Amino acid sequence: MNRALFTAALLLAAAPAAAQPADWSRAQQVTVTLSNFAYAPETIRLRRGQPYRLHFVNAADGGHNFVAREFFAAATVAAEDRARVDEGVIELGGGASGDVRLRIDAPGRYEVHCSHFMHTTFGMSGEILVE
Ligand SMILES: [Cu+2]
Repeated sequence: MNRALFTAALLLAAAPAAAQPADWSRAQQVTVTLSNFAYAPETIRLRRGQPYRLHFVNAADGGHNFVAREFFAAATVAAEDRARVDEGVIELGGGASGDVRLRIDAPGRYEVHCSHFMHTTFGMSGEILVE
């Protein structure tokens, strides 16, 4: 192998995972149910680097949302699903559902809450743990 090729191979090997396009066909589904006034699960556990399909279901008659600005800012959301996430917020009318495919490479704890009037006070909050 000549020196230039060898250097190129080294650079490719050292490229961070974030530079690789995600393979959404390998996305693991995680269902998140919204209700009056809770998220299930309350703690969403994700592994960094793994593609996921977050399947949101609003089981209530009224609207709820999933506010996770830091989480979505740190995640890579599939291009086709970006319109569902408005500045880190997923809004779901009563009975609505929707999918967001994403991958996150930054481990940490991210807070989630519902910003509808008084819903957080009623207990509608949770967290996402990325390990
Ligand atoms: Cu709510």
